[in-house]
Amino acid sequence: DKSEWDYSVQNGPSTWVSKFPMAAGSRQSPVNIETDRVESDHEALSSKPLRWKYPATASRKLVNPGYCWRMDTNGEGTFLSGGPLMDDVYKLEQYHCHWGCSDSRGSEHTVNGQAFAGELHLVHWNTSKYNTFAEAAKASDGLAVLGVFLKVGKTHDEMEKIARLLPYVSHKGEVVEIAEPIDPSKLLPDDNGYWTYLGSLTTPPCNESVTWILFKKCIEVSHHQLNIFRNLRKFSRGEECPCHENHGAVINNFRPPMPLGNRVLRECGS
Ligand code: SG4
Ligand code: ZN
Repeated sequence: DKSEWDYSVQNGPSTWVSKFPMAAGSRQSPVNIETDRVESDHEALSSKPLRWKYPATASRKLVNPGYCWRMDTNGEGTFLSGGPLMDDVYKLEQYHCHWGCSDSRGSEHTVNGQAFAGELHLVHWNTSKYNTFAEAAKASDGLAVLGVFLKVGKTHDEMEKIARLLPYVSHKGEVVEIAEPIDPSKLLPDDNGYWTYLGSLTTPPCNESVTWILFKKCIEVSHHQLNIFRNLRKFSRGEECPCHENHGAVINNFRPPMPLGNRVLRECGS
């Protein structure tokens, strides 16, 4: 069964290649960011500043797919352009999060070998060149993901709106419609400095279609907010709880860093 991948020992990242050959490619994500080896590329990147717009009304449905939480958007009025994306205009498809079982791990990308408590991903597709998300996902310049590292600190007000809805999607397959506006731009840090490189989706089928843009500055969420993420269940309501495996909790839903190979990591801003 193609859909049988997860983060467990049996079906986890080291096994994905057998069912999803793209996972063995040379342009995989995440990666470790060695800050000493990053190329500053101020001319090329800062000549076109990264710009985005996300109306709070674009966030439509919060979903528990069994391996994270995901906010599906209607894309309307959303916009990401500039920086490594140049003049192409990308639209926000969805945003979702990765986290650990404890506050010392959970991010997919690492910085000088250090993991963060979590990583938020805003997934966009190139509307200048492609007609649908599915079409864009197959193209080398089809997708752009904005990544934000989460560290433990004070309660994040915008994240709190999501945390408060998560109990309504505690089980796999559950969906809740968004009534109160949730503004993804409020989930971004207050400094635009970023690292960028060419990579892939971090889950099967691991398409090599993503321009990654990772903010250098973290956002803070509280330990309690992360615990609410950890309360999501990877089985459906009514299904038996696989109690031997952390009570079926969605935790450690991150892929470990993949080789950078001969790819270049560039930076823009501090
Ligand atoms: C998460 O599992 C999302 O729920 C997926 O969204 C997403 O796949 C996947 O992560 C990979 O995205 O930014 N981590 S990532 O590289 O966006 C896609 C859905 O399955 C295709 C819709
Ligand atoms: Zn992700």
